[in-house]
Amino acid sequence: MADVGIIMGSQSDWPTMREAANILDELSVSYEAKIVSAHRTPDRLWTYGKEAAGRVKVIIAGAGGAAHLPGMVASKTRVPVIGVPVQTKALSGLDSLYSIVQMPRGFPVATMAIGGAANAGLMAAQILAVSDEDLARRVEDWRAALSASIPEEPSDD
Ligand code: RP5
Repeated sequence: MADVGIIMGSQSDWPTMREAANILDELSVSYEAKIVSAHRTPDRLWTYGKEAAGRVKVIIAGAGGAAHLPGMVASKTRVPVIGVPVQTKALSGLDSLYSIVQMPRGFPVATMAIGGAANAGLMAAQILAVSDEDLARRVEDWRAALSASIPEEPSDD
């Protein structure tokens, strides 16, 4: 069992979704990454949703365009789903955002910004940190390091 399941609609989503994986690597959180398309592999989606609770603790689901993957997987599992709208060429990702964010009452998806996979990784880690003190410390250290890296004054370089 991995802590986080990263799922995406297509191989073409991986450059975006890899940012979530990178954050989880930095925080030593285990994950699995799978291509699960709501439209092209609906049976795979159904099975993943059905088995998710025995497999992962949090799901990060990214898709673009008619981005039904996060919402559909949320409808099949009680495992919390964090949605990542992947940026598209035609509509810049607004289509992805609107497809993911407007879930009906009862089946929430915690939707990140367009292309916000890094924050999805952090959100997953913060959810897991509620019941994992070591991870909570790693998240706090990560945030402190980010804050420390921000200069007080702008530079011309
Ligand atoms: C969606 O369609 C995927 O999530 C992807 O963002 C988009 C385009 O997929 P490809 O045509 O690049 O495979 O299902």
